[in-house]
Amino acid sequence: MLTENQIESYHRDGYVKVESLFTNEEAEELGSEMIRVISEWGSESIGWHGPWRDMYLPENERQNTKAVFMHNPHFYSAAWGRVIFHTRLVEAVQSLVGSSVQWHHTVLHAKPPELGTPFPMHQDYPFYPHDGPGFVDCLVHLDDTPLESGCLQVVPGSHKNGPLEHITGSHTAPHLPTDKYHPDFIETVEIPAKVGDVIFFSYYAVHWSNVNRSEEWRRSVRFGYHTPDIYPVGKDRNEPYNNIVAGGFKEKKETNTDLT
Ligand SMILES: O=C(O)CCC(=O)C(=O)O
Repeated sequence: MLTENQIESYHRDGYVKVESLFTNEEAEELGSEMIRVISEWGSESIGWHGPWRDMYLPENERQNTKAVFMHNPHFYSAAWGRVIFHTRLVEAVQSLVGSSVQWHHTVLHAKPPELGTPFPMHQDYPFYPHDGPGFVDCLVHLDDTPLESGCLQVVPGSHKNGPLEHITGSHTAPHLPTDKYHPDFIETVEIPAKVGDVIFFSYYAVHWSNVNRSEEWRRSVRFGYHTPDIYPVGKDRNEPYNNIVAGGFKEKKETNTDLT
């Protein structure tokens, strides 16, 4: 489903943007279901906590940013359940990592207008570490997302370094140390996107995004899919790890003794 060039870019750069993967009608349905789920079940916060805020925001904005995150929207809306199996989405992931893929998560990300929260440089790996590279994050755009609304920015090729050490702890969301990784001195590629575009990126890819300073919402959704041969770090492989198979078939292997 993806072109050779797109697949090559993903493996070379750690990310690829696929335009119009969702139709306008699909994005509209998901966008309105997102608003409904968030307004009935969600709540606003300042976004990720942590000392990184001092290095990414002027003092008067540090505690005033706005964010709405919501995990598992399929607990509330069937449209969000169906999309886990969205044919073009799953086929794209299969083109990148192979025919068998398991769904891992869906999380709604909304950056409200004006001071929608930034995200510091980080990999997604420390949020859900698995024991292999076959983990693809998919950022589905439900609004046009130009640079000024805080589009995703990626350090090309950074996925090749594998997992990096992050600042972690109860005081902060995992992030890369700001003296070594900061947009002032690490070059990143801006990836503005339109409604329906999807950015696929390796969970090892270093990325960040800036404040939404526009007057429009910046709604997006992150899906995570992985190959069935990888398990959460530290998990006993003799225990079940039965994430939904969204594409292909999970073959039984000696090292993979999941029971139902
Ligand atoms: O939505 C964004 O701008 C960035 C989100 C992000 O960093 C992530 O999904 O890990």
